[in-house]
Amino acid sequence: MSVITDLREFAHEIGLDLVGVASADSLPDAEEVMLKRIGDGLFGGLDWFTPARAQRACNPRLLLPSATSIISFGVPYLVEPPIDRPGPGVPQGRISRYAWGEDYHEVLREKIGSVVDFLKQRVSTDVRSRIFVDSGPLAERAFAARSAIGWFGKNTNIITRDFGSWLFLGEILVDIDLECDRPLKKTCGTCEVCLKSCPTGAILSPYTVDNRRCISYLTIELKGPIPRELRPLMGDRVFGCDACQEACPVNRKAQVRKRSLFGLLVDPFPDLIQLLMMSDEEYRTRFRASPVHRAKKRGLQRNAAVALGNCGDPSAVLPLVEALGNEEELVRGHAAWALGHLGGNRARKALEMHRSRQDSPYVLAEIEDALMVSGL
Ligand code: B12
Ligand code: SF4
Ligand code: SF4
Repeated sequence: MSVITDLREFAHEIGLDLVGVASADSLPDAEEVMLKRIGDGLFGGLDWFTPARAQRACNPRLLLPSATSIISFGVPYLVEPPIDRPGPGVPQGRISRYAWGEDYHEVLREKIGSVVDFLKQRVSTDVRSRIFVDSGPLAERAFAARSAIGWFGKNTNIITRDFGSWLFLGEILVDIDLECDRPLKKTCGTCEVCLKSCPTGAILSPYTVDNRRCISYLTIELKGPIPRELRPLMGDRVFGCDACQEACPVNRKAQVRKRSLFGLLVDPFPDLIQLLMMSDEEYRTRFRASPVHRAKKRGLQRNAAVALGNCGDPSAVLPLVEALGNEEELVRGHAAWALGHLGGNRARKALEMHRSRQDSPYVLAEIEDALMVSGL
């Protein structure tokens, strides 16, 4: 049997469902698109997304000079929620599906590492290789499309026939010649559902996402204050966003598994008040091993404050008042916004009291805006 047939079999055995192979030649079209997006400011906030990164992303031989092939992997993560979304009572947030389990960076890197070991045994110990799982510069989606893992959706996610777009990508760059798969011919056709379903209008046109408006960026990557005009549009999302994937008709037919490779570590619909009030220790215990830790404790509490502001539930007022005394000004500022958004006498009194005590210009501006905008 050929190397790649054996490799596919081995990959399937260890849970790497989709395997595709492409040449490691450069992708000049993708590089052009990336450079244009950077120039247009659509990667605003991601300072590491530089023209030099775009060049490396699309020219694999800048990452491994001897590379001839790329082996791409697609690993589904769609599982049923473990519990029904609770009804009215406690204000609940929502964590994006990709973050329900163990940190995929680690799980996939280890699995893909065993594929490299397999290749070395099967071909030669001299095989040179490099593994990528999200954190490296490689243009993972563009190479996944070239290696027939799936096709580009207009929301920019890679879609597959069996698992929709609910999958992670990972790759190995290698210096062995492997038989390449042919890119799929599938497209979105005339569908544009995801463009209309994006809560913040971040999908500016087919295949173009404005990072600065994407809730995934706002809740995970952005370390400072969330632009005020976008906060009401975030709803109950406290980590990531699935709206453009949930709306996609292809995803309705995606296989839903009982378990994924990543298990289930976090409550997909966390109690927002608990999130806002959690201690360092609680944060570590709950999120240490999950992708959620990327937001950091103060980022998650900032997001919880915004979601509480959006929940319309008066039970949120008291904990938000308490959060006006949080040690992090980021959390205090967003709690002020949330109180302004919820309104009411108690919120006004607390905001006025904290205005006179506040020594952070940022928090003061948030309090003044909250008092003014809400007419409190
Ligand atoms: C930066 C980044 C983000 C940023 C910016 C997103 C973006 N649009 O680029 C933010 C933080 C917003 C983000 C969000 C998410 N991300 Co992200 N992200 C990345 C990262 C690190 C780089 C992406 C990149 O290079 N973007 C550059 C832009 C220019 O690429 P692009 O948007 O894909 O653009 C291509 C298309 O537009 C295409 N194109 C342009 N015109 C046309 C025309 C036609 C006809 C066609 C067919 C194609 C086409 O060409 C462009 C260049 O290839 C990758 C990991 C990696 N190293 O690749 C993960 C990655 C893309 N993210 C991933 C995930 C899971 C997500 C989220 C779903 C997480 C969530 N639930 O919150 C969201 C999805 C948001 C969305 N709609 O894109 C997965 C995607 C898996 C998949 N099925 O596609 C990746 C691959 C990580 C991984 N290893 O699994 N992400
Ligand atoms: S992830 Fe959410 S905010 Fe980002 S493009 Fe999709 S729907 Fe819009
Ligand atoms: S919603 Fe429609 S346009 Fe958007 S990715 Fe899915 S099929 Fe493509």
